[in-house]
Amino acid sequence: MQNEPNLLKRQDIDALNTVETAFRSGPLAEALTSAPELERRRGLTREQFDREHRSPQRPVVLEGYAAHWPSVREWTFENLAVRCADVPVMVDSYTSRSARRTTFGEFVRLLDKNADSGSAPLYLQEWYYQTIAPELAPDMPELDIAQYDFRRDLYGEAASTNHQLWIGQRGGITRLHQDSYSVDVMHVQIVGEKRWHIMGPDAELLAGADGEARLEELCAAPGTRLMRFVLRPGDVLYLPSGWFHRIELINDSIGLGRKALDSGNLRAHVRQRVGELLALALNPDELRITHSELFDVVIARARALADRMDIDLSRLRQ
Ligand SMILES: O=C(O)CCC(=O)C(=O)O
Repeated sequence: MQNEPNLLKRQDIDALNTVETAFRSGPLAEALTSAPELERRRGLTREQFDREHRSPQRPVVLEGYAAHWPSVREWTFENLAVRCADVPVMVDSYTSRSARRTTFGEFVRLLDKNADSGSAPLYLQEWYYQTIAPELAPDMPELDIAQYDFRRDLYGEAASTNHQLWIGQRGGITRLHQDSYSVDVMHVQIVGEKRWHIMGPDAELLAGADGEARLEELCAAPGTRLMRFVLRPGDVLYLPSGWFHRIELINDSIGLGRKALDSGNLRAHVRQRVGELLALALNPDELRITHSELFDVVIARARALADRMDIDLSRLRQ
């Protein structure tokens, strides 16, 4: 098994816990209190966005860019629960011990019960609603600034719109990660508020000879580029490929992850996709160890893609 030295990139449970703990106390938690806010801009045109953010790979929050979306104006947990009452979902899929299947209607009922009981917050993460509740899609129209998404050319129109909803309860957390497949993150906040902490693609957390994570070095390194910000309803985040991000739900929240592939990242994208599929096919036992928390999520992603591309998984060749 290859050992990834950068703890921020590892997906085994020990590394995930080390990084998550560092966000709660110690040098990294202290650095976060004075980390700069990410730039926020209002009224940017698509041309300005391309020139001033996408070309130079500069992250930004586009304030109120999606404020006119029907989902931003109308969605509540209650009305979604009525519309998607019987739709099957997997809750807490990012935490293998608590992942469970239920329906969307039941999930919203559980949120109420859970809030009263003081239990760990529930989070429906990376929900590929388009395969199972496509009627929601018109409430989240295409972003003009995401037109560059090369996945359309690569996979066809249907599979390119591989969007994910993130629906969870106050206090919920998505641990620090980089997005797979070299895609840019575009995240639209629909309901509630989320706090984001981000680090640049070159951020590196190594363990010393004593096995302890060198957090002071991470905080001091110029490549870390630690920043924070809050995303509010109607805001759209642009985070170029490779940026690390960690999210905390300030209150009950619904957000849309709308990923976009820059054609400059095409080779890396294909390499990662093919590499992942080969690993799943040829080396699943090792993958279960190295990706203990996310193995089922990786399978769910591959199934959603196959479904959108109309691929029959029972056949090797058409
Ligand atoms: O909102 C979250 O909890 C995570 C979102 C995320 O990681 C993404 O959109 O890439």
